[in-house]
Amino acid sequence: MLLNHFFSKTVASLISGLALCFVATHASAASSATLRPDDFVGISFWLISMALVASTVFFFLERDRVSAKWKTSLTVSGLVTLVAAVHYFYMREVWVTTGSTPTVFRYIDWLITVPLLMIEFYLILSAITKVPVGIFWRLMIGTLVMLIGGYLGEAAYMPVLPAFIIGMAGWAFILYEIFMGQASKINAQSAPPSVQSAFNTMRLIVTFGWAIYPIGYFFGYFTGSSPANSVNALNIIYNLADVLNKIAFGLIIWTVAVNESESMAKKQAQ
Ligand SMILES: *C/C=C(C)/C=C/C=C(C)/C=C/C1=C(C)CCCC1(C)C
Repeated sequence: MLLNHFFSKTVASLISGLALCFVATHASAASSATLRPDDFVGISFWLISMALVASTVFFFLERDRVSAKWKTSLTVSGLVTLVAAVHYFYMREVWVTTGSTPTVFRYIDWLITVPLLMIEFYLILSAITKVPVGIFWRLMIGTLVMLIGGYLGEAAYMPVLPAFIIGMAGWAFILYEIFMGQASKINAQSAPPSVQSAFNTMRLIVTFGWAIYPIGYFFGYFTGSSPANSVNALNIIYNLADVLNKIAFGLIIWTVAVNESESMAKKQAQ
């Protein structure tokens, strides 16, 4: 038990240490580019990179506070912010040096982080009951359709409107699964109140938080008062959306993990 505890502490510190080193080398490599004080999109790239780094360390260290079955959820939250932090360094570099939209890096980031966020739904339900694997696959298929649709439009492989419609269909499929499909039924039938409330909040984030991305796409490609305005709007809207959907999403999971672990410990002490 003691050894186990020591081991998990060491691993957590090691992981966050490594994450930090990695992040530090990249941050200094990228520091050659100069950030102009009036470049608010560039400033948002910088701010969010740092917030993502801090969140990563936080989620990894907080694994120690929660019981075993919640640890994976926190690990996944930390991986989401770690992967995003590294992409933000590259995106920031592209933006600050060229002033253009870092579409490829953005979508590589989404391709990794969005499935990880979807897995969180599966994990928090699995922490309390047995969950059919079909839920996992349906959430993955929805994610792929949504992101491939978006990429085809943004990278100009397809006209932006039909690509947008394909992306919206993928997102609708995800919303169906978590509001009316099997995932939502399992939550309603088997989850304790704290998990249900986390599930509900996560679901609202996938509805309203995720809605910010198609809004960004809309302002980036459909309004077009001037190309410069569109590019600024697209990037700042996507960036703000990431704060909510990666950091706040992780914090919700952290809250339920801590609450559930503490109430379990209390029950056992009685
Ligand atoms: C951490 C990154 C996240 C949570 C990214 C989420 C991205 C979306 C929800 C994107 C949605 C889109 C549509 C619903 C329509 C087509 C255009 C997209 C890809 C921007």
